[in-house]
Amino acid sequence: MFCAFDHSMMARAINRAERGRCITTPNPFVGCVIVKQGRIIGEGHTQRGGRPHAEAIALESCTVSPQGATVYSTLEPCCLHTKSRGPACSDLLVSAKVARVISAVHDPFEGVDGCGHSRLREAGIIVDIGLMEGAVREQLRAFLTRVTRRRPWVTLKVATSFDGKTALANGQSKWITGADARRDVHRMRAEACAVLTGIGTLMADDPQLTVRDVPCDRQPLRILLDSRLDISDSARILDGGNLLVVTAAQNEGRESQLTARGVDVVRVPVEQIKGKVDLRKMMEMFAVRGLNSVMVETGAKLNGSLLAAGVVDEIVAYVAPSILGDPARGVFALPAFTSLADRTELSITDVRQVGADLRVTALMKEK
Ligand code: AOF
Ligand code: ZN
Repeated sequence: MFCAFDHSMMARAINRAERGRCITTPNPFVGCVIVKQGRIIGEGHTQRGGRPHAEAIALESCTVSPQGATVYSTLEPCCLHTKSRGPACSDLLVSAKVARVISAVHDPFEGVDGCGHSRLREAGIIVDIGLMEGAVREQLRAFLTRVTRRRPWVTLKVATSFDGKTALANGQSKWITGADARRDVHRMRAEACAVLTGIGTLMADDPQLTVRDVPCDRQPLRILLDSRLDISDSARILDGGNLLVVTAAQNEGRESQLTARGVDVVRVPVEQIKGKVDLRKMMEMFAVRGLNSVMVETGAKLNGSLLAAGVVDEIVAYVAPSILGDPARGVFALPAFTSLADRTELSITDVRQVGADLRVTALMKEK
């Protein structure tokens, strides 16, 4: 169904889509290429804030009439027409009288979910789905996770010594990994919709959780999980707004003090058994707020709880060439296992050296 030329055009659309990474959220970053008689006549990607969509930009950029053209789109063209957001891409393609639309992935978003493809077919346009689907699923994994699993894509970042320790027993941890690795972490933050930490880490390290060491024109939302609202008024994270505090506490006084400082405070139900914030519910709430991805930078307790709650997709570990010894602190606080069958298994997807350190990326293995 697809020839080598089709593959190269979809690859081009996938590349083009990258221009929208980080700036279209919660909308997915889509790429579109329009071809007529073997020549590219237009292309585009989703714009800042999610509109205009890739197809609308590509159609507008056409150097000749797109009538009879083939359109390569990384995502199913939408069928959502709203006054404020603009016309539906499938309608624009129908009006432009294109001959064929090739898309990589069906859009599971409930407002679309196949209706874009059907609208095109009803208008007599040939529609072929699934070209380079794997690559686009990977590219749009955060958006697709939010829409289909109703929680964000969650990446845990950890920085450890060669023997897997994050800090000395006395809490000293600055710095285990080198400057290059720390800059790489800022790049990761820049790509995330939000960066999450816990109150323990906040008290120990007083992090700002902003993107500083790399160019970035959009700061991710900063999220603090603070069950009892213990945050101190002098915490640096309180500067600069853009902070969501997730709590289980019903402390209206403290809540309104924080709100007065521009902080968004949200209460999440506690788990019946442990009496702690229900991490799954917290993630669902993030999805409802349109967060496609959350990067977690926190201590062993919350790391362990997130892992145990089954809400982690990926772990990125920066491993430094130094040994801290067994009394030093570990990465994941988990109950003692009695059987190796209880271990969490990962599959490594990438290994590279960053400065003097190693960066290992791994996905959680499906159980
Ligand atoms: C497309 N082309 O470039 C993108 C699409 O909020 P709206 O009205 O902009 O619609 C958002 C939905 O449209 C979004 O959740 C996703 O399903 C789809 N995004 N569709 O045809 C694009 N970015
Ligand atoms: Zn659209």
